[in-house]
Amino acid sequence: MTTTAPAVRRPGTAMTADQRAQFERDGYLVVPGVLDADEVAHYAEAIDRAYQRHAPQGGPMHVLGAVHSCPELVPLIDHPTVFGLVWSILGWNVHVYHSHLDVHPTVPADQPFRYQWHQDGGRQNRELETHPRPRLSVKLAYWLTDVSMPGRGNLKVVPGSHTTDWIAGPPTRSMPWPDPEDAIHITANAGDVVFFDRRLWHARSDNHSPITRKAAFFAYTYRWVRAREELKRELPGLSPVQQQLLGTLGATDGDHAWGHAPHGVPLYTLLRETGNLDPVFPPLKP
Ligand SMILES: O=C(O)CCC(=O)C(=O)O
Repeated sequence: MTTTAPAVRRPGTAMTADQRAQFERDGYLVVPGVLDADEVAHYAEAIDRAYQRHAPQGGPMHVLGAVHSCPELVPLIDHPTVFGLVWSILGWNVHVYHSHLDVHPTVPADQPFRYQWHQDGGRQNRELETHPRPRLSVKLAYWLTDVSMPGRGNLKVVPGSHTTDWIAGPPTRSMPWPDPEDAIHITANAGDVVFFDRRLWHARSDNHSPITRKAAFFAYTYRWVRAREELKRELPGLSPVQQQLLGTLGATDGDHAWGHAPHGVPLYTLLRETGNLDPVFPPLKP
């Protein structure tokens, strides 16, 4: 398997009506079997190498800038099996504005408490005045190890909480506090993907299993929202859409990001050529 992406990639298929209804209701979808066993092994090994570089002493790793830290992950940013979910919700004027690599080995049961529940977006959750706050961003979580039962560092979510602006929490993150009443552990196999709305209340749980948990997360937003992390160097072999997603198009000034010239935006062109624009959905209007 190559580590650089092919020059031309398919955009994948649009979200189905059922997926959209479920996503709007629950704030997330679990997509099984996105990566096959060879792909899981390939990406997990790439993350292992990044782990050796970033955490040679062992312990947990949470590194921002997934592709910058691990260029072998580039094909995951527009994987045709799940990329359609992203553009079906946000449209074509998007980029990856935040991403992370996570490796979590087992931790002892008596780990000091840390309250982890949050919505993504930082100050977006304070500075936007509407209720519910706008979605703005969606995220793909690729599981590279088996989290098919609770206790393996599963992602916890409160289904349907993406339209709730506030949940009760402790005054300090170290003060023990119960999970929200409706919280669930998402279970998934290696190779599955969770697609979620940034506003969904979510938290990582501790891994008490002998399996080191490995995952990669990619968050997408409109190009007029500034990226949290910059890609600091050019990567070889990126397709035009991947260059757009990673902000290395060479035309990423503010005006271009406003989308006044759709024909200069590779995902617009790809969706137009593949018949995926949609005259009744403003973010995908031809
Ligand atoms: O690692 C996890 O399961 C949680 C990730 C998370 O909190 C996030 O993506 O914002």
